[in-house]
Amino acid sequence: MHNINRAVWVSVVACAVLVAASGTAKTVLETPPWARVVSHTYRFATDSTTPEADESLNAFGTPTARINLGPYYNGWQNPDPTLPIPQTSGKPGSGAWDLGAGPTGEIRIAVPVGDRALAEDFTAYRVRLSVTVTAYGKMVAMPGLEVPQHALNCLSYEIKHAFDDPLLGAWSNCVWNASLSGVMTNEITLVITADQHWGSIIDEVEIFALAEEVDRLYTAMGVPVEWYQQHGLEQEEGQNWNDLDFGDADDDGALNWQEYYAGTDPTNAQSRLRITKIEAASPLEPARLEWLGGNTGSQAPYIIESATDLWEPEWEPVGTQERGETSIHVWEGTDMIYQPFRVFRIKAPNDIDCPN
Ligand SMILES: [Ca+2]
Ligand SMILES: [Ca+2]
Repeated sequence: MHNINRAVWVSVVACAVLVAASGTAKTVLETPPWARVVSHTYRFATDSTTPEADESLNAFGTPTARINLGPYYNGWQNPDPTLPIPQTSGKPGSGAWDLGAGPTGEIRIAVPVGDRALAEDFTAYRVRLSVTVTAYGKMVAMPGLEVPQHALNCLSYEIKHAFDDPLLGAWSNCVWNASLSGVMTNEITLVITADQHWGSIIDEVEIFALAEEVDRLYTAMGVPVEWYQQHGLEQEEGQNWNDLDFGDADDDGALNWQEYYAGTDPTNAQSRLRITKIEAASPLEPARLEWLGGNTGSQAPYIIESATDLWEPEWEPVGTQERGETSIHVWEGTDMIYQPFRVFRIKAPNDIDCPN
């Protein structure tokens, strides 16, 4: 029997991240009640890298799609069942795209959503969005969804079984429901990104969108315009409020939008979200975290997440913490660590008002 008295039992790595999603989860519907204003379905029945939508309803114009292939791609998979590998071809009657790995492997779709953006009295759109991507689930992974330079506010995400493959595996429907704020153009760009490690195979894409013109309350990243005004930040000549999101007014490495989510001061370089202490007395004790944050912006509670590795971390929420009066925040876990290696992160969500 060894009796080793080790000073450090647990290696703990800390990182602080910001998430663009806010917490209000909505019930996912097969067809949203607001839909059928703009809707498109892509089945990818040909190997065209600029496919046309198979079904379209859109008074504002025609969407344009582009397929970009990443490392290890197999390209378009013909659905012809006489081919030797029909199992990768998706639903009968249409093909599927083996995009290879992201972020190079992607499907980029520009969707017209309105016709008011050039009008003199235009303010901004809020765009409701529902996207379903049918993807293969064996040896490859589910894709991601992004709208460049925009946060997916009020995001809910769900994976549902779509259909079994005749030979092996199964196809899943990845369903995103979200809203975009501060949309200043008549067209939005959706980017479906293949998984970075495993790649993704995409059989179908279904898009619903509804643009509503609203008072300009939020920027593209979901920051209240009023918050910028309170901190004396103004857009420069030729810019709009969205451009402020990606500035770093105090040069502390945290973008202005990130400071809003974090609750820190965008004009004070000392005020920046960071973990300052992380400790556990032994693997039989819970972890204790200290970090600097704030309550000057978003009021949504911080989310503490934990994982057992950093290569493909499966982050699990382990607690929440209300925004404090001072910048110092403390969270103490209740569960034992067990593993010899454990990582933690603090997520700072947005608190934007979601459409009903
Ligand atoms: Ca900053
Ligand atoms: Ca700051």
